[in-house]
Amino acid sequence: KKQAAKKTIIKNKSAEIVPAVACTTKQMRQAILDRLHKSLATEESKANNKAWWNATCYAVNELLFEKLTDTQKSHSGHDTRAVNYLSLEFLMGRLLSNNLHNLELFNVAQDALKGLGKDLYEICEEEPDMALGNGGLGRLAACFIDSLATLGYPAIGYGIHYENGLFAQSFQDGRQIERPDTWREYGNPWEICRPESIQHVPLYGYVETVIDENGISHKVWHAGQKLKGVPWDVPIVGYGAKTVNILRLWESRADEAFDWDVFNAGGYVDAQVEKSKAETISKVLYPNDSTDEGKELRLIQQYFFCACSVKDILRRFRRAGNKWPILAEKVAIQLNDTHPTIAIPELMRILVDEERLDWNFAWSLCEKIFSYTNHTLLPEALEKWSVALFEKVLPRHLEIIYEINRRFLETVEQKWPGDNDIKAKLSIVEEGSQRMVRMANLCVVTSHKVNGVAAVHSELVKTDLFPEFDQLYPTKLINVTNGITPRRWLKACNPALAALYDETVGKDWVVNLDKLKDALPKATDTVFQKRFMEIKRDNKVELVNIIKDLTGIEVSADAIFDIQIKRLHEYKRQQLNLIHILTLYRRLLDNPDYDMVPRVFLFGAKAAPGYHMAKQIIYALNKVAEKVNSDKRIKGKLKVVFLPNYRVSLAEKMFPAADISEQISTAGLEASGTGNMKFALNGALTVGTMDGANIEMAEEIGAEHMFIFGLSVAEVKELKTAGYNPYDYYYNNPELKAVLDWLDTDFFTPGQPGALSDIKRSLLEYGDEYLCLADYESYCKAHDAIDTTYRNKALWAEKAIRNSAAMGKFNSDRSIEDYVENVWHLKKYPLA
Ligand code: F58
Repeated sequence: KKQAAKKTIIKNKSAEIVPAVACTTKQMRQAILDRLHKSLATEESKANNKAWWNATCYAVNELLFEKLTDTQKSHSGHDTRAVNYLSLEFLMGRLLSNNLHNLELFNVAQDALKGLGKDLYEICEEEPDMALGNGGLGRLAACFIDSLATLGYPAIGYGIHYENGLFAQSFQDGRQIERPDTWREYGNPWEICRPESIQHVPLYGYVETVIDENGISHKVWHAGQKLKGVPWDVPIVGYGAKTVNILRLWESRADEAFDWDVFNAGGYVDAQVEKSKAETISKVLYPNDSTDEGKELRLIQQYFFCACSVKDILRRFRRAGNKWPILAEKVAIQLNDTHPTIAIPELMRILVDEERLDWNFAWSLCEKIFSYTNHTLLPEALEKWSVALFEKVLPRHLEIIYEINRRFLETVEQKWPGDNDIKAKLSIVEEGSQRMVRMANLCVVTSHKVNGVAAVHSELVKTDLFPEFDQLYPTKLINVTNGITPRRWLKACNPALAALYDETVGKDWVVNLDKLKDALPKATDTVFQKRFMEIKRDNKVELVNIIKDLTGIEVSADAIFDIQIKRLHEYKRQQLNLIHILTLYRRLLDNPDYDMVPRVFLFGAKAAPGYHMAKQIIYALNKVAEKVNSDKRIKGKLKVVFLPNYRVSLAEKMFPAADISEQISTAGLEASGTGNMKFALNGALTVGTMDGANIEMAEEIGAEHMFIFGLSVAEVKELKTAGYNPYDYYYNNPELKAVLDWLDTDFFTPGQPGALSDIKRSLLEYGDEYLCLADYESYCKAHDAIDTTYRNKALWAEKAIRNSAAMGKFNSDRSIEDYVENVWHLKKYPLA
């Protein structure tokens, strides 16, 4: 039903749109048919939806490839300065709908397919997600490359061409099961292989000191193994198609040239084994969220992609005929977290060992080229690699890191003469039983700018994480608040609301999200409220059907849709949400007439496969869901749904249907959050702590239009210093005690008492590190306030509109402009 609604709205508008790329419905129809016949060798009567999807993608490619070559020509013609965004993760999701929207051809394609008896929305569902990321960090990279292209900046995203993206999740008796994600099994129409740009990457081996003909010594690294990096380019279309940049993803293969000797020595089988080992490097995305495993393969992945990318950057620089002194004028490299840090010693190695530049000169270039984004304060997530591992895999890089550190510690000595404690704290190499390389320290020492991702986070980076670095380099640590692309997160995922905004504030909100503010006066207009909330209801009905399809659970669109979607982590506190659900359930069982607005609690989350407690929380939520959903006594007032396999394409259906957005991390621990922004933009109200970007959202929206609860960053610190005891809360709050004790019974897991006790233990015996019990009461009160407010339809509608219309600041275009102004200093080169 909803899909029909989408179609009507768009059909009415289609006549007004002038596409960025000239293509009539008739031409599009013909292009799709041509691709079906000439590229896929099939015909209308035989083609399934997958074939139609492929044909449509190929038809779109025909239009955007031309823009891609034009952009590349223009960039090399102007020898532009570009930013190279190095990231182990790009969580792209699906591209067909996004590319059509950015080419302003969505309606054209919709009409063209309709003429062929096909529905574009259905066709889009055929596309597997490009799930090359874990969560926020990877999705941020995807939003940023969309914004860079939209704004017309020369930029390349560099990453890994994982054969398997983030695992696919299903549930078996409530427990998470992981399966490989085979997104490319049948090919990917969006990528172009570029064998002409292959790179070779050395590994292992030893370092030799060589004296040259002038008597000067230098280092030569003799590799023990070599990999081949094959680049796959994914075109990134900016909105309006004035720029098509690329995302270049490296695939690892065996370097046949290197293995030639083995072949010749009759080692055919050995060589095949080497080959498959080489191919494992880009096989799989590491599914750790926040903690790192410290595996050799992961270090090699990082080095492999950094080495390929740095060589590729230098190849383009040389091809333009440039000389080293202007390298930093042409090249900016952004490190998305510490994962690509190894690019720093790699660039030093090439400049010093291969190009034989003077160390100081090479270093001065690196300092200008690199900048680093920090995404977390969690100590377990700050990457460290053992010196021993480095020595084995990257012996020359270790020497270079030692030399960088030696020189850096001289600066520290100048600033704090004789202070060995500070030296030990700041040193890139951590001493101890296992000597470790601290990647974040290497990043901070090298980079000219280091940014946090929301105001409060960046402040904590200065005061708590790197206070001495901040004293040493007073202008280095800055803030760039995260943002989201309004193309995907409003225009494409919520076409009805997008159309309402088109009509109310004009169409350019898509590139200037501040325009949404013009709708604020309408927040109290009953006609506008009605339309806004009708759209919300339609979106909820659509989600009701998806829930039924995926889980068989029936929920009502009249209930409050209360959603928490994000990676599963104790600091994000899905367990706090759980104990509040239990509280409501208990109230209902105690009093079947308990007066509450019906509520559906929705979850979507993947747990790192090795993270026991996270998996227990998933299990508990699923078990509670089973019980609650089948309990007739509560008359459907409470439903709990955990949707399996949360991913970008599912998120696109959940954000538009949310009434409540759960952003409930312990204050100080969520660096920014970006889901919070997607919810609010789509008209959900936030129940949240004063953490990450929630704080800036409250400034924009007005805290009175959100449900803020819990301890502040300062109060968290105070409580922890004073000595936090979760039992104080347990014994003082009978409702809390009752729900926690409930977890020890077999009520939710018949015949298996104690199956959920782990959660109780983590909240009591193990000390409740994330202060769930301290925030419980205030969280429950915030939920009571939600219930009261929701009963006042006009007030709720007003708040929903205010939330959405106040999101201008959180456009990723604004984040990119901040980076350009304060870090990258780029110029725009949009096509005419
Ligand atoms: C996230 N980090 C932050 N890390 O948690 C979130 O607050 C922020 O909004 C977002 O970055 C964007 O800045 C995050 O997603 C990871 O997924 C890493 C993956 C690799 C291992 C370490 C965590």
